[in-house]
Amino acid sequence: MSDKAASQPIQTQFDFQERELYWQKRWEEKSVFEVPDVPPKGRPKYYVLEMFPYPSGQLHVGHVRNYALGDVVARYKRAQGFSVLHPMGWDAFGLPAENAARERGVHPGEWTMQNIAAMRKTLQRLGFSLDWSREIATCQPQYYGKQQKLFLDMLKAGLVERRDASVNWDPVDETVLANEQVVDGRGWRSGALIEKKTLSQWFLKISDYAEPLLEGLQKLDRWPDRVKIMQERWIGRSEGAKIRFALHNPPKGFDADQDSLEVFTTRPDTLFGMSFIGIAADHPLAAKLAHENPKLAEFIEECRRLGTSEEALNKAEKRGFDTGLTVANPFRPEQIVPVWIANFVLTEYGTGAIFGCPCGDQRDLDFARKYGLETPSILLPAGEDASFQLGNKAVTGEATLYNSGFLSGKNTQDAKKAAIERLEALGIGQKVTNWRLRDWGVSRQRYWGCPIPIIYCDDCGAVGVPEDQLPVTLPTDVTFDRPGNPLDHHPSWKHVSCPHCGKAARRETDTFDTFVDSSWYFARFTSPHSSAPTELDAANGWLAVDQYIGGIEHAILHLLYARFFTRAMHKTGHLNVDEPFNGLFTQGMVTHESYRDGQQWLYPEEVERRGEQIVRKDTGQAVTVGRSEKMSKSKRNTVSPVDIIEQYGADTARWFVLSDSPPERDMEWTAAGVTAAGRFMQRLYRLIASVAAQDKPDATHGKAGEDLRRATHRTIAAVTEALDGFSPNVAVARIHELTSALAEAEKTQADGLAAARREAALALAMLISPMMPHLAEELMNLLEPDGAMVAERPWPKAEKEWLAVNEVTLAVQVLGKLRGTITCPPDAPKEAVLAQAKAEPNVAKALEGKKIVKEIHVPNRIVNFVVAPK
Ligand code: ANZ
Ligand code: ZN
Repeated sequence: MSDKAASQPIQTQFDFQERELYWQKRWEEKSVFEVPDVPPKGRPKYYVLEMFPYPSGQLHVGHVRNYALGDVVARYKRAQGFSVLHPMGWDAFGLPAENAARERGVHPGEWTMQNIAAMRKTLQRLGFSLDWSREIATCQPQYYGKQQKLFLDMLKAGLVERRDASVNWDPVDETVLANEQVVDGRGWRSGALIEKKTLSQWFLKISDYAEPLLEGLQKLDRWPDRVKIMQERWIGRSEGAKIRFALHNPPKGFDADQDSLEVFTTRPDTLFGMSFIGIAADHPLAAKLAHENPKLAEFIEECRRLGTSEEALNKAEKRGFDTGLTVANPFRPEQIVPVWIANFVLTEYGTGAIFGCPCGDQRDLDFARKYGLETPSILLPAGEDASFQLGNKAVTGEATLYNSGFLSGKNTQDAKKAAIERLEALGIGQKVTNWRLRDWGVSRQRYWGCPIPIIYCDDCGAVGVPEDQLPVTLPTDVTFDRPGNPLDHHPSWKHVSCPHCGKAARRETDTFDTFVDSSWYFARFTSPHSSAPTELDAANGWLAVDQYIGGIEHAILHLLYARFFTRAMHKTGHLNVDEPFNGLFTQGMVTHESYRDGQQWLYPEEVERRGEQIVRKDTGQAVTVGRSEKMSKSKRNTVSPVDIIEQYGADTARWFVLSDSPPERDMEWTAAGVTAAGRFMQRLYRLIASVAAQDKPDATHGKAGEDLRRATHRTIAAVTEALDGFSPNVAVARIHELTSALAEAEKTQADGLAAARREAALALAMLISPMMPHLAEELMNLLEPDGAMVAERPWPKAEKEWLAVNEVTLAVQVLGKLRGTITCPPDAPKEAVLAQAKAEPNVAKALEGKKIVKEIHVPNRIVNFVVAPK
């Protein structure tokens, strides 16, 4: 082993600012991350996609984590020989751009494109292996024009409907709000009291696909269970019955049959326990009664103001209003029960009416107790006898029917069947399957969205825009100086002639819900420049996405809409698959502690640690430190990726977000963590630089060399396994270990180590590459200045012979008590092991003066000596 190396100057600092840009340029020059529209033959394809960002202006660290994770997958799969599609784009339509326009007078398009430019720059600075030739922004006519074509095809295929729908109308913003945007009856932005308004809206018939969307979940074995469960609940299949109740002694103006009401129930077995009927505030019967009854009308108004979302209703206090109407129990006609308006009954579920059975349903019980309605007991919980008393808890577990006529003595399952048979025989009910999933209303009264390609003609009705007139582009000369939709105010845009008859007609001025834009972008990425929405050979070649990565907040709507769109695109000939995403990974959030000085929140860069305290940099005052939680602007507990990259470089930021915790969990962003990652980067650089500066080695010999080789190959195997299992944090930990082993070997300078060191160094350069791709190139360049780039090299293979376990550690006990450990080759012969065990000094001491009565040997694990006094 030559010592020349020691005297050679070695560079000790990785100049990341300069070198990261250098390697990015090299990748770009060679277009290493670009792939053709049709996946090349002879290599397996792999499509990795992260949820594309909304261009809000700045990338946040949550994005960095998301895209760093995706990049690990993309780079790793490329090295493994896959042809990898890894594109990026922008979910560029949406309300914030319009708000910016109203508040700052900047055009939404300009605002959006500026934000995109800034965020693209940050993404590029992070060195992600993206195919930028495929970049799309949903606000560009090249994209949304194709979406209009998809919509028209869906219209022809019967997947679209125009319907009146009751909406939450914000009279100040002059717009429709989603249920979630109505808070305590007021608009979330304007604070205005929300009105119910009936508007004609476009709906996509996702409910036609309720069953396939539910069934399809079963095949998604690389999706998190909790996401599948959430989707299952959202689709909400319920088996039950519809039962019609005729009005008993209908009051004047009402007809027993015409004004009959229908309920949906999953528990027809509990009819004997019914004590009231509950109808929604928006039920037609309620509306009819309201004409005559101002008090009731007022109650209905109040209910509406409370918000109509399911969540709001579940939380709200139970409220009711006795309508004075009554019905008879079909199984016991002498029992007459009142009809109440109840605020917990949803208009849009089932039939908007229920029969209330207090003993079997908690909401019904709470309601009955509050209004003094009867609470007949008909369900005997398992293990109870007839002395059972119904308390404040409804019986929802296993039970036997009693006080229930022909159903008494039956369990729930059998009673349901018998009840449905009876209802069907009576001709007043039938078995039904009910779905929670509603059709998807896609009309929005907004400017910054994809125009819905429809023209209204007084004679011809709603007519699709002819294909040769697509795209219907947004006019740019709009103003935001008054509320409402600028498309509606525009002097000329909406005035067109009817494509059928040529008469003066009007354009639809609503635009699509932006969830439509993100429902098919993954397909567009496969042929982003095509004049059609997709090219079949490209789309079918690349889809489904093999690995999709994003936040759990999209577990329901986005993923469900994308699954629906894929099916709809299949039906209309734009795709050949039904499921868009074979694998789904939902990463955790990035959290940070918060700092507060009195009422004032402080940004992390405004404070510093002094001894045990966190103080304001400007005043030196100690601040209150809050727990680490989701970063938010309001608490100023955010860090800017741009600043981080400036200070530490891209690789450090990437390494840190990947190293700290399992990616599905939340991770805490700390200054100390980033610094440690930066230090590791420099340490590794110095170490490899030192190895590279040494003479070309001869063959490895001796134990130290063999140990290092073993460590290298085990690390290759472990990192490979970790990355296959989506655990970059485990990969990082293993890389740390090998780095330490190499540093040790570098220090000892023992004979026969040089080749093993070089091998370890080369392996490290490859193994870090999915996480720290720039440093990887730099290290490889030190080791093999004339060799290929890491980005073009195959993933290292662990050699079997170095993976074998060469020693095992056994515990040695005397009378079951641990006395020492011994190390020997695996599966060593029993005699040898026992001899070695007895020779272990501590064990030998424990055996002194004793007689061994039994020797127990569990191979490779334990030796136990049972002894007795001599
Ligand atoms: C009588 C009954 C007795 C019920 C009993 C439950 C327990 P899922 O499983 O979600 O489908 N329901 C029906 N329509 C409703 C609406 N529009 N708003 C609020 N609640 C409604 O739930 C079905 C059950 O929820 C139905 O079965 C009905 O109450 C109630 F011991 O009918 B049940
Ligand atoms: Zn016409």
